[in-house]
Amino acid sequence: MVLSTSPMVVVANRLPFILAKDSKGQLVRKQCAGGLVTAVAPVVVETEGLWVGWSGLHEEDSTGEIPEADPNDQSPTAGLKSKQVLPVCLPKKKFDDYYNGCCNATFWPLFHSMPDRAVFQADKWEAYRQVNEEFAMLTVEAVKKLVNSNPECIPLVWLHDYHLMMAANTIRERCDELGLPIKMAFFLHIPFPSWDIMRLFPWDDELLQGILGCDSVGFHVEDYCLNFIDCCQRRLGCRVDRQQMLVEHNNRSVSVHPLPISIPYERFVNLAEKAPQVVKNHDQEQLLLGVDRLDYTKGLVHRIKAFETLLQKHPEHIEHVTFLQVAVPSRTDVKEYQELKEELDQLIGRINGQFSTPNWSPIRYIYGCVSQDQLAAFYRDSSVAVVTPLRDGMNLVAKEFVACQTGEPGVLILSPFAGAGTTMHEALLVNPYETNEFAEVIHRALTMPKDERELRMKQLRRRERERDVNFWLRSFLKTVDCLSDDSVTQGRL
Ligand code: GDG
Repeated sequence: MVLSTSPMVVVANRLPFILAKDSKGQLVRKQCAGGLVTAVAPVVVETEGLWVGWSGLHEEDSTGEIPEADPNDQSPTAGLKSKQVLPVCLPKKKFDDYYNGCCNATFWPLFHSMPDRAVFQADKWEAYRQVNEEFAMLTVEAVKKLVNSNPECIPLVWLHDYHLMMAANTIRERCDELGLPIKMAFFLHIPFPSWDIMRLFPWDDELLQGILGCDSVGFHVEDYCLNFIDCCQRRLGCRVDRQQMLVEHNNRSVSVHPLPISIPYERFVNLAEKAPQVVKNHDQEQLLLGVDRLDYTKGLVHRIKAFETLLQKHPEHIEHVTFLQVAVPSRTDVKEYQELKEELDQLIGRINGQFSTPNWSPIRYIYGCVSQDQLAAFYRDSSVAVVTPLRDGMNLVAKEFVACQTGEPGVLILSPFAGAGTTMHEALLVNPYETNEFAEVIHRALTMPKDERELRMKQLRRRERERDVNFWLRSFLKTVDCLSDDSVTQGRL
């Protein structure tokens, strides 16, 4: 257990569960078990902190009620009492303008350095600011609640991701007015782009000042930190120290930290040890695996074209290698995502039509979400995982794959444009835009001698075991001076 010396207020777009009605019309919690929730929810529970976020219901459908956890609930949020959850309730139109109109249509592509896909609309930006204001006011309520029940405490407010880059200054101003002490940190889960990209955003100065409202700002890797520092210096004229990673703003010093997120490693090892065998066509069949949300940043089309090139250039793999791609539906109401699905359907259909034999099809394609047990089985029984986003903050799939490699060692192919590409040195790195080279790297992975695979996988697994999600959490708490002595002695920090 990682302990924090301060009660933690997590502020994220979503609560750690969503609310939905069961078959009897009762409001129940539905789990969203991501790495963040697994790591952070226990700290909120332990420190008797609070979680502020959207419940999945709009103002029109919500009474503001939060049901208690089901008595059989085994998830990391089971200990989170309803009074520890503050749901943000907004009218559907406003939420849509903020979430789809600005977060997903502007920041998502821009921060992934795909500016041609980004749209800049003043009314959507205005909705974003207003919604951030709503999150901020509820966060102040959360801080008030904690300080009222323990006047000695200094709550630690932790804002998450690109949805909430404009909340910090309102929180700070209101807390100052009310005499409420706080520490405030921000963590971005996606890349932070270079100045050349950031300056395309018409309100970049406001956005940077929004983030600088925090005391501590975290990104996955050093490059993103340096991009942020560069933007603050060039756009706002801030004094910066790149060595110490500090930005001076409004007579305050904001510290910037590379904090590579990770996974609950042991949980994935346990899942892999129990998961059922994946059914193959024959014993010698090798599986190539891709697991992604269906998103244009993940490079699915480039990957499948590289696999097609592999079959053309190395026909010896025909009937011996199958590409298993899991694509989780994402943002399905957005046109661009619908078009991407169409393109993939056609591409996969064409390749399967061209190369299939009576007993084999080259691509097994799952458009949907599989269970975590099934996912662990895929990770364990695949010879090669192909994790080749065009751009990605970190990418947890790469880490989950190595954690689950408890049997015959496989090979990880990784894009240098994912945060994970900067630390997982024993992976085979490939530029996903270079199709011929990509196909050759897949061939190399499929034919790699066992001792080389073993050596690479052993190193990859050792690093991920040591630097798991608890290590990330401890590193974060250390940056804000909130790591309890017990956690230091328990962990490696
Ligand atoms: C953002 C950033 C950053 C996938 N398919 C299934 C399934 N998954 C789970 C995986 C993994 C998660 O989804 C995907 O995480 P990623 O990190 O790969 O990507 P994003 O969703 O884009 O996350 C990213 C991350 O935030 C954390 O900071 O690494 O860069 O973009 O955990 O296991 N889970 C199940 N069935 C599936 O079919 N159960």
